[in-house]
Amino acid sequence: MISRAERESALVRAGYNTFLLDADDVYIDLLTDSGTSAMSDRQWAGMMMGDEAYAGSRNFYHLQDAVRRFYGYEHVIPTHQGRGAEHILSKILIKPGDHVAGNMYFTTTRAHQELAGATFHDVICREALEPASEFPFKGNVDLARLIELVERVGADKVPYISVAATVNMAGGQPISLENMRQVREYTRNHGIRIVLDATRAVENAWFIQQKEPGQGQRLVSEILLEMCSLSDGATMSGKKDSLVNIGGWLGLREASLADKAKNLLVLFEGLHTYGGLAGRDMEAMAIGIEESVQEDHIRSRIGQVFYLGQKLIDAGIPIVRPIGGHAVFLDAAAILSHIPREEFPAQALAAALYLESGIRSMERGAVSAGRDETGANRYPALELVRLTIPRRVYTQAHMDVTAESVIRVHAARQEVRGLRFEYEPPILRFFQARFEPVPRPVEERPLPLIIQGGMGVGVSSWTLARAVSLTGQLGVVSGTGLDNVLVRRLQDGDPDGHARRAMSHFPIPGVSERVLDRYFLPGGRAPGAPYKSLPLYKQKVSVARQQITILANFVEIWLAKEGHDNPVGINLLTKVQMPNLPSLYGAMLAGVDYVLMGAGIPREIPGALDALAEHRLARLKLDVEGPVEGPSGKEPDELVFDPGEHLAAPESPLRRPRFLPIVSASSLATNLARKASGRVDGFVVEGPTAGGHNAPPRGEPRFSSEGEPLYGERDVVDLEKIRELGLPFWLAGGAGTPDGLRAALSAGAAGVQVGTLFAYCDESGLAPELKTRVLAGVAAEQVRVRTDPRASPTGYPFKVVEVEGLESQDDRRVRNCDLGYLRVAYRTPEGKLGYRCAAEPVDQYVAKGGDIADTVGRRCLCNALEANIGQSQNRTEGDELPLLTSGDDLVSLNAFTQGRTHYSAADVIAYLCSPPAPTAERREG
Ligand code: P71
Repeated sequence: MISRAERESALVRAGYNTFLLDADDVYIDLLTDSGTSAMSDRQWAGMMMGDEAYAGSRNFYHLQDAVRRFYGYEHVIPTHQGRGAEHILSKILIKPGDHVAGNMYFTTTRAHQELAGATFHDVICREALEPASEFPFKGNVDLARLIELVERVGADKVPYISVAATVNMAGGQPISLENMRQVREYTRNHGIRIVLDATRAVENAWFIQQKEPGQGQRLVSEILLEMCSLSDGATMSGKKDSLVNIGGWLGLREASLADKAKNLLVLFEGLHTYGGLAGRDMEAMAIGIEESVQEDHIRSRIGQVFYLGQKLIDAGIPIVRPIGGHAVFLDAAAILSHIPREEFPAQALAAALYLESGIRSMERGAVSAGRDETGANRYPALELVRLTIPRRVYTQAHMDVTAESVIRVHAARQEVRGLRFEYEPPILRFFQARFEPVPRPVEERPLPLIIQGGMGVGVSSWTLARAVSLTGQLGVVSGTGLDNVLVRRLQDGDPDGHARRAMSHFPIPGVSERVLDRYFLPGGRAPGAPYKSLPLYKQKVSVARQQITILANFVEIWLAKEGHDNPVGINLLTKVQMPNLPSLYGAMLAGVDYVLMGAGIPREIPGALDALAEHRLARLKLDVEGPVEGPSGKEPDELVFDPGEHLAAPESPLRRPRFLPIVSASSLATNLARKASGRVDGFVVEGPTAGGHNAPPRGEPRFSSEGEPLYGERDVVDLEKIRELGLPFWLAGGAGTPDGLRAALSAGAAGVQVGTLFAYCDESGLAPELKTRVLAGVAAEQVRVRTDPRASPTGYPFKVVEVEGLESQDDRRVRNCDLGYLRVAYRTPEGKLGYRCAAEPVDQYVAKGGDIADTVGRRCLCNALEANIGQSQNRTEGDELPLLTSGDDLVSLNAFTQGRTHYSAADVIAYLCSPPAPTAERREG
């Protein structure tokens, strides 16, 4: 059997439709009992005796004899299968405007009746519509309903009653002889024909023998003949009872009707002595008919179905009762009661069962029922999944495996989600329809236990976020600097085509083409060639420049969400103000579920998210530094972003993501909860041991002898105050251990945010050589994490990893500011806005009014962090060097890695969720 992951992709390829699965991808095939039975040695011997004469083949006469002998119809017209007979019959008996009554519809049967111009009316007894009812003959016609119909439309408008034995769509349920006699009586008096669907009539005869008073002593073959005698003709699919892989027939008593049928037959099926079959097919069917009525055969055949059904009943699984003849029918509406009918619970259950165990079943519910004449979906009373047992194919062990699989799916039924059409064919839609899961709104999902921290630039890449989200925890993409990350990826040839695949889904016309034109280099850059970078952000940038930022964030989120519908978040730095609105919009266009923002006070973001969700203009205040004050009384400087400049007529509103500010003090959380411009959905509470940028210590700054800022009592977040806000929160910074997670939960947190452990996993964007080097350093206890109060041009303390032998950016770097994300706006003496960064060339910074003291010890984080992910800029004086940042818990990574040289994001999750190590006492006990 193929693996679960392979089944998952097979299911997606099949559009969640079991009809579209490759048989090779199926373990136990319970799609149908039609044509899937094993032929006997006698049948195979018959195949060798095929008389392939065009006309009058010997095998036709064998078939005719068998049908006459066991079914009793004088005129036998072979067809390629059941629906061939239905087609011919419907055409010769139905006039447009007619009405056909039947004991529940069958898909192909009704489709041919409707094609010929009739309206079908279900006249099955009420008991059939209640899966739990134990009524023994649920296939019976409700005579009152039949009479009501005939009286309403007139007997002359009812060419025939379609009586099925057994009734497939009702759960393989039999009709009684007594009921058939009553229907015969009534229709004879009104000149209405009865056409039997004899497809599974042998099985029906067995039920009559078992259950109908007075029938216990008769042979199945005798009962079968009597059943047929109560009809004027029959359509037959030999692929069921008659144990062949292909074949069917139309049986009639009236010669005149038979002549009409044969005239059509030569047009649609073939000459009347082969009807679309090879001689050998007719021979196999003739022999199969004889075998099918053997008492031992039929008893063991239905006995096997009962065996499976009883196991499921014993396990408390809702199935159609009594157990039917050819299949066990799961009551999907009862099992998946959390899925509305509009989301096709039976289709979803069939898909879930395949995913669980490779067992293929068939939907028999609303998808099969199709649409009515007004175009509305039909919702039949029964919403079932059929586990159909082929004859003489499977063993009891297969039934055991099937029962166990169903029991497992039933136990985890809450996990199963509804489906919606991706493609819906106009007729018999169930065969070729394609579906996709209905995304569950974020609001209805449980909150994540673990948030994977957003680590920029590009460390929290889509590959990392996707890997985490696939586990059901919250994967987060870092949005910082993504636009340059994207254009550099394109200049490196986008080797796997991921970026281009996502770009092809970007909704703003023309943008992807333009960006590819300008930046994509098939095969990558020429050796030694530097990257082309994007124009630096300013308060106002061109529409085209904004669009690259929108695109880059869209691409990253789109890829992180591809192929699943678990939530994905984006992390942005509040302080990197200028690209933030286009970044958010791009992420929202890709359906981002969470926005996390720290490094500043993101008070205006919630309102901006509300606006962007409706494609409305959004604004943020732009921080402008001195020394020159803005003219008093003037409007504050703003960043304005108007989606209307990009998407002229957006189709529908976007989903407003949940917003989680990252805070380092309860006062900030309180302030945001009360005074933010819109809804805040929770907090990430970050202590000073987290990686990246930290809040500076509160109060008068104090430093250790090595120049690290000292945090004290006042920097411990008051969790009581956070709890009082009544919003969920996650603890970050040193929480990345199983104990840390347990401690957070017992402190009332919803979980933890973890960065460092994920930074070095296989899926993170960090350059592989850096991961290897750091993990080796950790194993050798040769790493140190130092809080550097000067490194970041932002002025926030920044944690720097120091590893033996790792060359990092330092004071020797020739200064150059060509990415510029950390530039801040300042006002020139002329009252204009300028932009500067304390890590840019010192003379330029000073010329812009900056204080020379600010430049000391500053690192160019933009270029260093790009180097961290293998996108180092190539310069005449050498490549840009990396500068790694991590939380303090890097040094204790050994507890988790235990000497491993690499690990996956899923390993991190499994580790964090692992139970406590047994205590000494428990170990002894
Ligand atoms: C079954 C089938 C085959 C099938 C048909 C349609 C959708 C899915 C699977 C076929 C029947 C049947 C009855 C009662 C006529 C036909 C058509 N059943 N009447 O159950 O059950 O026969 O397939 O030979 O054309 O999987 P045909």
